[in-house]
Amino acid sequence: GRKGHKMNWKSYHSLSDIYGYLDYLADTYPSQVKVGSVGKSAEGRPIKYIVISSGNPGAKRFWIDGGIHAREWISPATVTYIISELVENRDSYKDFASDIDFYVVPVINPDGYEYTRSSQRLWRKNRSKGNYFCPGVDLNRNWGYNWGGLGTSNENCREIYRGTGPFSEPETRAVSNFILQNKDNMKGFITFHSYGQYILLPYGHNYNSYPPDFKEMERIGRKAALAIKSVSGATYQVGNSAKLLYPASGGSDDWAKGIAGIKYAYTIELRDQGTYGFTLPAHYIIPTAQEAMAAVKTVARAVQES
Ligand code: ING
Ligand code: ZN
Repeated sequence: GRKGHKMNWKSYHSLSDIYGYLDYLADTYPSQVKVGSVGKSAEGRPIKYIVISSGNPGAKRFWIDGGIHAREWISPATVTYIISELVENRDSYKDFASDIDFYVVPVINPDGYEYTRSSQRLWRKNRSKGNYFCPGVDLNRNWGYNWGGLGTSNENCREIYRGTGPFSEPETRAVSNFILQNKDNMKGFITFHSYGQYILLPYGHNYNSYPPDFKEMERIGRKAALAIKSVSGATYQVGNSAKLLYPASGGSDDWAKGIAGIKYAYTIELRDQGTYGFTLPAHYIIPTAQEAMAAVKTVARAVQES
């Protein structure tokens, strides 16, 4: 395109458009960003990341990811929008841009994402070939913190199939190793899902496990929900994920908090509240992404002060 990339946030884009955008940013802003791959998916696609640097050697780090579940298209669309804001509209984020390095993976599950575009719109899992009739593992049940507990299944054909062991999948293995390699000073973690409009707090693996600083995490979560409300009027509920939704073990936010030790770790369920669900029309991308950006800003300020 005229701009050197194809992203417009008016439609949902292919993996190649998304990766093309990351490469465009690396070419256009070489001193600010670094693009690479954390590893490969089950079908051999790269899982690309972008690091958006503050230029400050003592900076805090903030993790953002999307697309762990294939059908939740608003998630990669939102995360690429957040990337575009942080890189191409950097001047609007002066209050924290020079204090935080952002580590961002817009599509953790590239095989699943492409499969929902070509074959089966509502596919959730990855595309690993453990079982011929029922391929795929739920990548948000495969992380190594209370793996195999409540809200998971050992049956291949279930949507919440947990895999054969913690980090049995190349996607969760690659992403978690990358986080561990970069966890020094990492204070923020947001993983974007859809749908329902929730800001979810760990721990999700049962009804009665809370981190010692849960109250502080909740305080910032509530601030983020208020910021969202003032941007778009949308209501996002805030609370523990087991209580607010259902218990689920082996999720990435539990691991981020409990193992990687990242203080402000959240799962955000984007729009909507069920009218369209996973098939949210594309004209909602920009309003949804703008409210998500408000949440990122709120958590960024907490990270900055941490
Ligand atoms: N929801 C999340 C899921 O993986 C969740 C909800 C997040 C539960 C974090 C527990 C911990 O089921 C969607 N929409 O995938
Ligand atoms: Zn999800």
